[in-house]
Amino acid sequence: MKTVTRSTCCYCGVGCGVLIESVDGRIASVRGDPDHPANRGQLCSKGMALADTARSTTGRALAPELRRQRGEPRTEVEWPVALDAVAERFASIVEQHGPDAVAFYVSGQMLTEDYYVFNKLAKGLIGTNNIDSNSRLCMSSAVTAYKMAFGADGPPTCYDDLEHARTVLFAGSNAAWAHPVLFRRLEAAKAADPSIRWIVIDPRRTDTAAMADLHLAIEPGTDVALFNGMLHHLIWEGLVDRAFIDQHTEGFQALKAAVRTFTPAIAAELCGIAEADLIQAAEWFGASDAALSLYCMGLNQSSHGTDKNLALINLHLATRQIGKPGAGPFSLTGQPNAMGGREVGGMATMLAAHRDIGNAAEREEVARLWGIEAEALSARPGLPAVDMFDALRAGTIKAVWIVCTNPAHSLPDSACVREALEKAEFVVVQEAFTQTDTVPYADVLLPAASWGEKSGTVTNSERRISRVHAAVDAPGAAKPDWWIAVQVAQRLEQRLDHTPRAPRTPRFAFDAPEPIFDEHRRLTEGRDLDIGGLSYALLDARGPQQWPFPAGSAHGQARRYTDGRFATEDGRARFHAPDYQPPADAVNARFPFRLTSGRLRDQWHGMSRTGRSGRLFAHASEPSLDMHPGDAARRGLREGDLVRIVSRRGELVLPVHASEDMRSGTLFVPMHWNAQFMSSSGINEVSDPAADPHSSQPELKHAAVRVEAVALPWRVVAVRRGDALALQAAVQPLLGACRYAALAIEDDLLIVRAADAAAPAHWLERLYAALGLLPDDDTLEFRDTRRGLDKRARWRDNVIEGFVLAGDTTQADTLLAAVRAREPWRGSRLGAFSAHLAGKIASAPRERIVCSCMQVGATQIQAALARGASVSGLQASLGCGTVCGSCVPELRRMCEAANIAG
Ligand SMILES: Nc1nc2c(c(=O)[nH]1)N[C@H]1C(S)=C(S)[C@@H](COP(=O)(O)OP(=O)(O)OC[C@H]3O[C@@H](n4cnc5c(=O)[nH]c(N)nc54)[C@H](O)[C@@H]3O)O[C@H]1N2
Ligand SMILES: Nc1nc2c(c(=O)[nH]1)N[C@H]1C(S)=C(S)[C@@H](COP(=O)(O)OP(=O)(O)OC[C@H]3O[C@@H](n4cnc5c(=O)[nH]c(N)nc54)[C@H](O)[C@@H]3O)O[C@H]1N2
Ligand code: SF4
Ligand SMILES: [Mo]
Repeated sequence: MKTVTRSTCCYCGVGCGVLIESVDGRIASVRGDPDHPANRGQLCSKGMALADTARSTTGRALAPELRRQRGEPRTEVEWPVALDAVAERFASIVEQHGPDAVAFYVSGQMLTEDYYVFNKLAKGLIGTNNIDSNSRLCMSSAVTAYKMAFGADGPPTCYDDLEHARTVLFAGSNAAWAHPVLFRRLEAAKAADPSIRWIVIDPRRTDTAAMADLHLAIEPGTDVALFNGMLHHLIWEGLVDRAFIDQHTEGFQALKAAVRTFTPAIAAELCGIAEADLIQAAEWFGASDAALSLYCMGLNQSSHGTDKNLALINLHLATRQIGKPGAGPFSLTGQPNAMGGREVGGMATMLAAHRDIGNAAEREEVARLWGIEAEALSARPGLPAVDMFDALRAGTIKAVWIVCTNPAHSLPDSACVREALEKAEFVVVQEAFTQTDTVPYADVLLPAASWGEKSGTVTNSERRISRVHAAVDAPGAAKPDWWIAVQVAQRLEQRLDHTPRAPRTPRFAFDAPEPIFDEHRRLTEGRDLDIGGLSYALLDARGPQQWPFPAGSAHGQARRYTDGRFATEDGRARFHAPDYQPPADAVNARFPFRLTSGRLRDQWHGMSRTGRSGRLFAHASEPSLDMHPGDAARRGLREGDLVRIVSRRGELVLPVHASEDMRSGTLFVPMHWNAQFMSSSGINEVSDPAADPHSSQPELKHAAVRVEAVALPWRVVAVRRGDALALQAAVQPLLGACRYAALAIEDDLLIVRAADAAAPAHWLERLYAALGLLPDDDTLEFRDTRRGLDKRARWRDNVIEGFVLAGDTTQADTLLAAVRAREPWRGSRLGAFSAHLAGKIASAPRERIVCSCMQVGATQIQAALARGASVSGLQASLGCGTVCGSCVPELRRMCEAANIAG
């Protein structure tokens, strides 16, 4: 039976609507929902591949698992056993050591209902504020700055502003890759009106920057100096709005005094850019009819992230670029429900519905609504993410319950995080997939239902709440996150009810997401985010709605602060005067490079979902260290050379990719690869946990490092056709033994690349076993111990379907081409191992796929460009860029480069 279910994409904060087509209880295809206001039918390359990632249950968490003794493996158990174990251990730790001895680490990818229950469980039932979220790594500087400047959290802007803006300033945002569907809207607006100006502030020349009218490639971490310098110029040139400043703001005089020293010349020098460019940016911004800034992790993930946000908001307030169509500071949220998490107060420093933990009256309000004594809510702020894991490591927190996030990969300073998870007395991991870096530490693994299998609501970047609907049943025994939390809460209610500490406990009588939403709604009434007028029925009937949406209103509010009244007590916005401070991790002769990190177009975070799709590997199939060609040449490094990247905290090995997009002295590593796909936890082995003093957000965008060539002459390339996910699971445990190893999936192929100084003991035997390449009639071996060569290849019906080349990998590309081609093998089988083979098989190694939807590669595009094709010519002749459009910025860059060249 075929059904179509309306839901949302589970990736970024754009919050696109999707239509999921399922056949006989399995997800068959996904397309954009033409009626959803965020995307009007469009999806990006990741959204387009959603069905591909839901194809198989290999690697899914299908049953609860429990470790009865430390050091022993976990075994499968029934739900009641797992739930009792969690409730029992949490209760006994709370009884023995107090409520702050336990902690919850949750995620902006949970649904609002999930979030609500976990927050109530921690704060209302256990009585600890130790519940923090991966949003701490993501949005907390933006939240803090909105509250400091406007008195309340939440972007004042909406997506329609994308079409009204005359100047668009991207600050630390690579929206072309991270918010692609919004980027499509901006591209269309600019194509319709080329006088719209784009300014991009990013140390790298990203696909977003390549389309800008002005790219300010600042030195990482110098944004405050830039914004202060721009403000200095605006004040000097009389481009500020005195009347607005006088009537609607506080603190301008102090700010004016503070930016006096930031002359454009001094600021430009600090940022490493031309003074004229800074002035140009200030004028395009200040003199614009409508200036919109879109900002993301380049501002937030900094030890001065709040200051970076405030310095940008200052520009908007001083020039009245706010509260009108096309203008305002628009913080793009990263995760699909980072906003929902903020609404329910699911962080260590806030309470439900934008209330503050430190405010006694607000605590009392929440307690009353939850039907508990006011004292039951703790006034002690909980520990933010990095501190929470430090406390686990120090033993002051004994137990942690991790939900829908993978801290062993995504928190800074992986070695410390691993130590924290090892030292913790009790670790609960609630996950949808079993192979993430955090799962091995779980004493209890709770299998979670995931995208396509659960119902509730999410809020996107423009404060718009959408319904999420389950299209299929969850596999195995997996359950929705809210259900798991409710089950444990009900058990804890009974246990803790008997203790004098909690005279009355809040109720968890939820049997579906809807009553949870209804309770959440009641807590928002009368608040800035009032959604008293919303219900599941209304959202289902009338589609997604923006908040605020109080009872009785006909629609939500698209823009906030349109009357110049802000959410502070006196209605005035606040200027703050941030001083420029360099990043925390000092660059010096030992650590001369600034390493930054971020996203790739087709991968999502730790790849537990996107890493299941061969299609999403095609744009970037291997991790890399991006480095300016001059920096590489000075160190004698060539493309693909393996290097050690060393920081004050740790190291990792990666291949070098020389790129003109980098500033000299700055390096970039994609954040995605981790121990599921490579030999280390990835970039966070070296990243810096130093955090912003206001928002506690760590400086994930900057670490001082050095780069050293590393001699790893023993190389392996292996390829195997089969169930790629099962093969990946089999090979994953081997990766850590090599100094460098990385996996990629390509259709039904698994590709393994590894390197070390010499073969790790028994490694090859284990690899042969994992890949099913044990000796038999169809598997040919070749060994030359003297020369360190060990090779195997396997045929099936005379078609080569896998090989391992160790010691000498020169034929790897040719053999891989033969595996891909699936053509009958000609000539002797032993010839497969002969160096003479190189070049004999016609097809070249598979190249990078630029267009993921139409599978169009770089070579084909280059050939068309050589014939003079334009972007539209490429679209017409090759079909690339005609489906989701995610590759269009890259096509445009390739065209420009070709025109320059010829
Ligand atoms: N494809 C894809 N899209 C995603 C995600 C994903 O995993 N994959 N994740 C989602 C999430 S959770 C988030 S938070 C967003 C993140 O979205 P973005 O923040 O747009 O993405 P990043 O690549 O992390 O970082 C953006 C840029 O900041 C730049 N940068 C580094 N240091 C500085 C600095 O000091 N100043 C300035 N001005 N810029 C700097 C980097 O060079 C990088 O290009 O993406 C969301 N969308
Ligand atoms: N160096 C560096 N580090 C970074 C960043 C960076 O730019 N640079 N970015 C930071 C940012 S902005 C973010 S947002 C974080 C993201 O970091 P993480 O939160 O670790 O990212 P994910 O890999 O998306 O983790 C989500 C996990 O939830 C699981 N999951 C999926 N669906 C469900 C479900 O329905 N229920 C449950 N219980 N589990 C589910 C997935 O399998 C996955 O393992 O990384 C941060 N870390
Ligand atoms: S832009 Fe792409 S990743 Fe983001 S919600 Fe839309 S389809 Fe999903
Ligand atoms: Mo994020």
